Amino acid sequence: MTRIVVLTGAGVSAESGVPTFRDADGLWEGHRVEDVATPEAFAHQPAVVHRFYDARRAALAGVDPNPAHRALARLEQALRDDLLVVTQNIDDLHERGGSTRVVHMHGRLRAARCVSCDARVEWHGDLGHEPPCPVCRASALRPDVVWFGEMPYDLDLIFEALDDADLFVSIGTSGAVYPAAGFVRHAAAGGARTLELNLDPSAGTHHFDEARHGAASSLVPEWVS
Ligand code: BV8
Repeated sequence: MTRIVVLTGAGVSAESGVPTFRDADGLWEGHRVEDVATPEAFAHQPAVVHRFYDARRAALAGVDPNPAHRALARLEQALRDDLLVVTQNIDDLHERGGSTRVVHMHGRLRAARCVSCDARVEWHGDLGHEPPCPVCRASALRPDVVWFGEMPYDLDLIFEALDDADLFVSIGTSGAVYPAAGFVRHAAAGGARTLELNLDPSAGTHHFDEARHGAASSLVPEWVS
């Protein structure tokens, strides 16, 4: 059976109405994402960083999975453990589209982490009012997301899957952020074929055996069928 690793980025959720990072001007309230999504920003201006994530968490209630998410869930039903979806996205649209084998390498909007006891808890509301940690009661909850300069989650599991992969498919990512942007080279070195499905050629498009350009909501169902 073909073992497939799919990497997704903000482009897979764009047609659900979740803004991407770098398409428009990559700014939020005038801040560059790279300047807000950092431990330093959280240390110096926690209210601004909380507002950034609270707004995105609240917006999740108003968006739905699109045909690209649902096509990947259908592929998982056919391939089961031979498919792994690794997402850079922190939304829950893969899961709401029916995928169950999803690795959130940059964390999840609907989770919080306690910097005091390191508990990770599901969290659907705001964090800006600094609620107490449900485990240790300290008011030390942060968004459970991976900021620039922080170690992405589950890299061992991801690189193991890339080593075993026969096919690596990158969907809706600009290839601007590492280590995710290096996965195509890792997969190719392990003998996998590589395919890019993206609106525009990504920064790493020349590393792919094949690239198809267009909207994920049409490219992905077409590829899966
Ligand atoms: C790490 C957080 C060490 C949550 C994000 C100096 C100091 C420290 C580190 C570095 C440094 N210099 C470089 C680095 C590495 C750094 C990095 O890569 N920086 C970049 C800016 C150069 N990386 C890190 O810091 C990472 N950690 O390196 O630790 C290490 C190294 C190796 C091994 C182990 C440890 C941590 C990176 C994680 C940062 N957190 N998010 C949040 O707020 O969301 S990154 C952020 O960018 C999001 O997660 C996002 O997913 C990610 C990538 O963006 P994309 O998903 O690609 O989105 P983008 O808007 O860019 O592109 C959208 C694409 O979709 C476009 O191509 C567009 O054409 C396409 N598209 C649009 N619409 C559609 C579409 N495609 C199809 N259909 C459509 N309809």
